[in-house]
Amino acid sequence: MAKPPVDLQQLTAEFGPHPQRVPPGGWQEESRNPAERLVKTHCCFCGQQCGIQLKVRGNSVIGFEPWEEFPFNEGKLCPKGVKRYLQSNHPDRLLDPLIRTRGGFRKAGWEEALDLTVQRLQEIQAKYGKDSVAVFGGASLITEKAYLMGKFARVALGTRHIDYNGRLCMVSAGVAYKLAFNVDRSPIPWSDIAQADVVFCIGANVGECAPITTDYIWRARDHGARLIVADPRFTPISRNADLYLPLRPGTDLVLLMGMLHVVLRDGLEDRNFIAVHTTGFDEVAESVKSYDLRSVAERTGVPPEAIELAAQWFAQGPRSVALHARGLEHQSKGVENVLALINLTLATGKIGREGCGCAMITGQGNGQGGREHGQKCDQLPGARSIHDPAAREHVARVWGIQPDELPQAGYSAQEIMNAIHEGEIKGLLSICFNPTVSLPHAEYTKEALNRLEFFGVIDFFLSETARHADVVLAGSLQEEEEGVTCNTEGRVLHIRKAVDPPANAWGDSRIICELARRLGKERYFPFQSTREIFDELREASRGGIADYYGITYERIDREMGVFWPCPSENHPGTPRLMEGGVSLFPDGKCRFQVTEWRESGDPVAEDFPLYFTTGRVVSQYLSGAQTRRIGGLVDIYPEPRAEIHPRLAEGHGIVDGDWVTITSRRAELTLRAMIVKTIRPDTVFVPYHWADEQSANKLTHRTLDPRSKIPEFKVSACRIRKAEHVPEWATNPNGGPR
Ligand SMILES: Nc1nc2c(c(=O)[nH]1)N[C@H]1C(S)=C(S)[C@@H](COP(=O)(O)OP(=O)(O)OC[C@H]3O[C@@H](n4cnc5c(=O)[nH]c(N)nc54)[C@H](O)[C@@H]3O)O[C@H]1N2
Ligand SMILES: Nc1nc2c(c(=O)[nH]1)N[C@H]1C(S)=C(S)[C@@H](COP(=O)(O)OP(=O)(O)OC[C@H]3O[C@@H](n4cnc5c(=O)[nH]c(N)nc54)[C@H](O)[C@@H]3O)O[C@H]1N2
Ligand code: SF4
Ligand SMILES: [Mo]
Repeated sequence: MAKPPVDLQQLTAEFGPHPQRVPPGGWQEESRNPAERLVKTHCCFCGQQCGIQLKVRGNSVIGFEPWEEFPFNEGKLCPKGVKRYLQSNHPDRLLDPLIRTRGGFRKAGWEEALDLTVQRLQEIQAKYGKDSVAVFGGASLITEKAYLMGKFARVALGTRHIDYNGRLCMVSAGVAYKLAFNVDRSPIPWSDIAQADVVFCIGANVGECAPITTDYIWRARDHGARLIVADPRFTPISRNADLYLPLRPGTDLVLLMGMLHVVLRDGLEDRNFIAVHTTGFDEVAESVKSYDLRSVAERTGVPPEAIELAAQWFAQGPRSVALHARGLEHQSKGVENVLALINLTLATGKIGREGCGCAMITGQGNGQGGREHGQKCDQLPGARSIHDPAAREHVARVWGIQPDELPQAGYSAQEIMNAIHEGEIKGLLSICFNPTVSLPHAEYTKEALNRLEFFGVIDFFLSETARHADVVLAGSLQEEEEGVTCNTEGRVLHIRKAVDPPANAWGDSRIICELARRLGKERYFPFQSTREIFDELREASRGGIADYYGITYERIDREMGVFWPCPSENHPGTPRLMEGGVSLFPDGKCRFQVTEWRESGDPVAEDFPLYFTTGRVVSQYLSGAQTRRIGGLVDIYPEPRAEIHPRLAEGHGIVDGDWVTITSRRAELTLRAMIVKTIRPDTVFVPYHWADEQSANKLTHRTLDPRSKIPEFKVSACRIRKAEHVPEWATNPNGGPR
C-alpha cells in the first residue's frame, strides 16, 4: 500500500488538538443538574494513581469530587487530576474507525476496519514471516489490557516482537532492582517515606511530577527529617531542601560512588547488615576507592563539602529513604546509576525496616502494573522471565498452547523502531503509545513509520503518531472499561467503569479480542468482560514474582488496594518487600553490584559545549496527546520553553522571551527562552510534551543503556544562539500546533 501524503493542516482542523475548556452541556447546566452518580476510581495520569470520584450524568463524565477516604492521597489531587474529566465527550474524540485514503482519512465501519487490519497483517506475515509484524503496548492501559496485548502478540499474531512505552520510562530501575533484589517493584509503601529521618531525592522532580509524594516528604519534615536533593535544576522541592547537590547531567554515578567512598572512609557502613544480608560487598568497596572527594567534586560540579555531608547524613539517618526517578534512569548508564544508589542503601543498611529503603517513583499511571504481565519483550505474566522454561510451561498451560509455540524474546521499543527503519519489521499495531513525540531522534522515528507497509493504531485521539497510520481504531478512555492498575507503592487498585465508550468507539479490550477472532484465534480470546481477563491473569501470574492470584476486585474495594505479591485470597498482601533485609533471591541475600563509568552516547565537546536535558512540567503529561487538549492545563504552559541560566543567556545576548535556537548533533529547535536561575549555567532544559517543530526529541539521540534499553533522554550535547527568525509555527494565525 503506497502511502499518500497527508495534509497536516486539514487533519489539525478536523481532529485538533482543540483544548476543551467547558464540559459538554456547559457549566451552568452542570450546576443546575446535580450529578446522577459518583464513581470511586483513580486518576488516569501518573503512577501515584490518586483516588478520585468521577461525577457522571448519563454517559458523560462531567466533573469530579475528591475521594477523601482513599488512604494514598486522602482527597488531594494535582492540576491534571482535577481536569482529566474534560476528556469525556471531547470534540477531538475519535468516534469511528478511520481508514487512510489519498486525501486523508475517511470514517469506516468496524467490520471493514478490523478486516482490513487483519488482512494486511496476515499478508505481511505470509510474505516476510511472523516476526515481520510488531506490537506496541502502553502503560497507561489497565493491567487487563496490558496482559491481553502480551497474549495477543504471542498467541494471536505469533510474533516475538512486543514491547511498550514503559521501555522509555523506568526499565533501568527495573533491571537494577532485579539484579540486586530479584524483584522489580518499589520495596516500600509510601508510609515509609513519612517515617524517614533523611529523604534523598535524586533525579526526581517530585513537586511537579509526583505531587502527592511531596505530601509524604512534608510529613517526614514535620518530625524533623532532613531533605537532600540532587538535580541539575533547582526544582520546586529543592526550595525546602537542607542540602542541594547541583550535579552535571550524566554524572550521578560518580556522585553516588563518591558518597559510598565517604561512607567507607568514615567507617559509617553497617557491617552487620552487610555480613548477614548481602553478597559482593568487597568488590564494590574496592571499586569506589579511587572516587576521592576532590575528583568526584570536579567531575560532578558539586562542592566536596556537600557530597561529604550528603553521605554522612544518609548513613547516619538513622532511618533514610532514597527516592529516584527518570533523572537517574534516563541515561545510557541508567542501570549502573540505580545500582550505585542501591549499593549505598545496602552498605548503610537502610532497607527492610520502617522508614528505610530505596524506591523508584513510578511514572505512568499503570507504569508498575503495565510491566508485570507480559507487555515487555522479555517477560511473561507474573513478572516471569520469558527465558525460564518453567515460566514458559506455566503460562503456556494457562493459555492452552504448547511451550514451544511461545515465541522467544523480541526487540525492545527503540530496537523495534530501528528494525522498522531498516526494513526488517514491516507491520506494526500500536496501542497507547505516541512514539513520534516520545522516542528520541524524532526525524528518524517519522522516517521509520513512513516505511511501514501497514500501521494500525488504537487510540481515542488522533495522536501525532496516529496520523502516520493506515487504520485508526477508535478505542477507549481509562474510565470506559473496568480493571486494575498498580500504583507506585505496589498497591493494586480497582479502576471502576464510569461510562461506555461514546458513539461508535469501542472498548480497547473488545477491539483486541475481535482482531484475535479474525486471526482465527477466538478460542484463546473468549473474553466477554475485562473481569474474565483478570481471572485468567490471576492464574497466569500465580507462583510468579508478581503474584496476583489472591487479588479480586471485591478485595481491592474492601481493603483500599492490595499490595502484591498476594498468593492466596487469605494472604494479607505485601506492603513492604524484603522485611528484615531478606531479598527475593532463593538465598535471601541482596546483591551488591560493581558499577563502571561510561561516557554519555552524545558527549559535550568544543562544538557542542552545553548539556541538553529534557523532562516535564506540572500541567502537561507525557507526549501531551491528552493534556494539550485540556483547557486549563494548556493555558498554564502553552508551549515549550528553553530554560537557560542568566549567565549563559547573557553570554549569547539573549533576554527572557527571546527566540533561541538550540542545535544538537542531529537537528535544530527554535523556542522562546525562559531565563531562570534554577538551572546550571552549562545546561539547557526543555520539556518534551510537544510535537513536530516544538519537539525536544528532535534533538535527542538513540543511544540505549545496553541492559535496560532505555534511551538517554537526560543527557545530550548542544549549543545555543539567539534565533535569526521567529519559527513558522509561532507566526501561524492558529498559534501553531499545541
Ligand atoms: N506533570 C507531570 N507529571 C508526570 C508526568 C508528566 O508528563 N507530567 N509523567 C509521569 C511519568 S511517565 C514519569 S516517568 C515521571 C517522571 O518524573 P521525573 O523523573 O521526576 O521527571 P523528569 O522531568 O523526567 O526528570 C526529573 C528530573 O531529572 C533532572 N535531571 C536531568 N538530567 C539529570 C541527570 O543527569 N541527573 C539527575 N540526577 N537529574 C537529572 C531534571 O532536571 C528533572 O528535574 O513523572 C510522571 N508524572
Ligand atoms: N525527551 C524525552 N522524551 C521522553 C521522556 C523524557 O523525559 N524526555 N520521557 C519518556 C517517558 S518516561 C515516557 S513514559 C514516554 C511516554 O511516551 P508515550 O507513551 O508516547 O506518551 P503518551 O502521551 O502516554 O502516549 C500514549 C498515547 O496513548 C493514548 N492513550 C492513553 N491511554 C490510553 C488507553 O487507555 N487506551 C488507548 N487506546 N490509548 C490510550 C494517548 O491518547 C496517547 O496518544 O515518553 C518518553 N519520552
Ligand atoms: S498526582 Fe498523578 S495521579 Fe494524582 S492527580 Fe496528579 S496526575 Fe493524577
Ligand atoms: Mo515515564
